Amino acid sequence: MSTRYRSRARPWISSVVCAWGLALGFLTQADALTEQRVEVTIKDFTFVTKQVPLQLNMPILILIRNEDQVRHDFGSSVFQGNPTEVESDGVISYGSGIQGVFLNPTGAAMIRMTIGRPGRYEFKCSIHQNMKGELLLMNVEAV
Ligand SMILES: [Cu+2]
Repeated sequence: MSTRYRSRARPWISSVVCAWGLALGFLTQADALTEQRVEVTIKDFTFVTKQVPLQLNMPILILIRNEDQVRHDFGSSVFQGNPTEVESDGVISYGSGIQGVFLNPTGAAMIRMTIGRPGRYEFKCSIHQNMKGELLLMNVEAV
C-alpha cells in the first residue's frame, strides 16, 4: 500500500512530513511513508516472524495471519501504555491498554503502533502457553 510513494528517493520530504504528523499528534496519511512492516504468520502452533530492524518512534504495522484451523492469540505487554490500533474483519479498535488480539482459524489482523523504548518485546499466545515470539526494537538512526 505504501510502496507507491517514493519515500526512498526523497527521504527529506518524508522526514519533514513525518515530523509534522508527529507534531500534530495524530495518524496522518504521511505516516504511511515511513511505516515499518512486521509480518507474523501462525502455522502449526508456531509464530513465524519477518521483520526489518525496527526504529523507535516510527509507525509500525504488524500483519498477523493465522493459517491454523484453531483460534490463536497474539498477546504482548508492548501494547501497555502505547496507543494501538487494531484492524480485523473491517472493524478498527484503538486504545492504549489492550493485552492482545484473538485470531480465528484462517483469520488475520493488522496492528498499528509506535514504540518509544528499545528492547525485546515478547509476544505469546494465551491459549497455547508454549507459543512465543519476539519483536526486536533497535535504536538505529534513520537512513
Ligand atoms: Cu495459540
